[in-house]
Amino acid sequence: MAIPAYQRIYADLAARIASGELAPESQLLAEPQLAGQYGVARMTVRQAISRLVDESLVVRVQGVGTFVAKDTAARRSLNRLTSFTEDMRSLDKPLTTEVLVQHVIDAAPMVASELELDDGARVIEFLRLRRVAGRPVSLHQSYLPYGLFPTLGRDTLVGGSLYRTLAEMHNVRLKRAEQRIRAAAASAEQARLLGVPRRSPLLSIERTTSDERNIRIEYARSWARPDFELTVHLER
Ligand code: 16G
Repeated sequence: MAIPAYQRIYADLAARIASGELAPESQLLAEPQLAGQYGVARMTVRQAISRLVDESLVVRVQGVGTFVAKDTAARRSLNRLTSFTEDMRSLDKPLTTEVLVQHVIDAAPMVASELELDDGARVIEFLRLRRVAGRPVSLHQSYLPYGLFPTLGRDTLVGGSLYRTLAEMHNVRLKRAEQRIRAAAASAEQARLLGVPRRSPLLSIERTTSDERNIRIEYARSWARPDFELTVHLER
């Protein structure tokens, strides 16, 4: 499926903001220049920027220009729906992703219920080991409705990122998620993959994510090593 040009431009600008290449409060090039750079019509650039405005990544100042929002890193860590790839990038942590499992299976009852699918529906399961600077830090298990993404079971994930693959290859706009966090004891397999003793405490996160039409897209669980520390910036 072809990805609309505005969406590619949106994704490129959002990634450059997330990486800090476009710094907070810096001014974006004017629309005609951006249009020239990307080789598209000005209207297309305007559409991409509108989406960045909707997501509060940039602000338009009438008659002056468009600016990267202040302190996006701080907001990102509070309540923005970000991918693990984006989180690691904004913390400058070098991430690699190994796909351990990628196949189509019958949904277990809990998975079907989280994805609002009928019993026995097919789902794509992923199990990925994420490493930072070469050290295993967390395991990510994801389930997505096969009916929505018939090729995802075979796709090579763009940069190891599920969210990027969904955006760039399947035109999905994720919108909101419910997340639950608790501690869990490492199973034998988790302990082996993460390189910790069996029964070690792990940080376990569960997330059910929907798109802008409120369709459930992903049910995921992750388990992070107890020494994997993430700093969250809070403000009031
Ligand atoms: C988060 C999510 C996972 C999602 C991933 C996307 C949990 C438990 N995990 O880690 O649902 O697949 O982000 O990140 O919240 P990615 O684009 O780097 O694959």
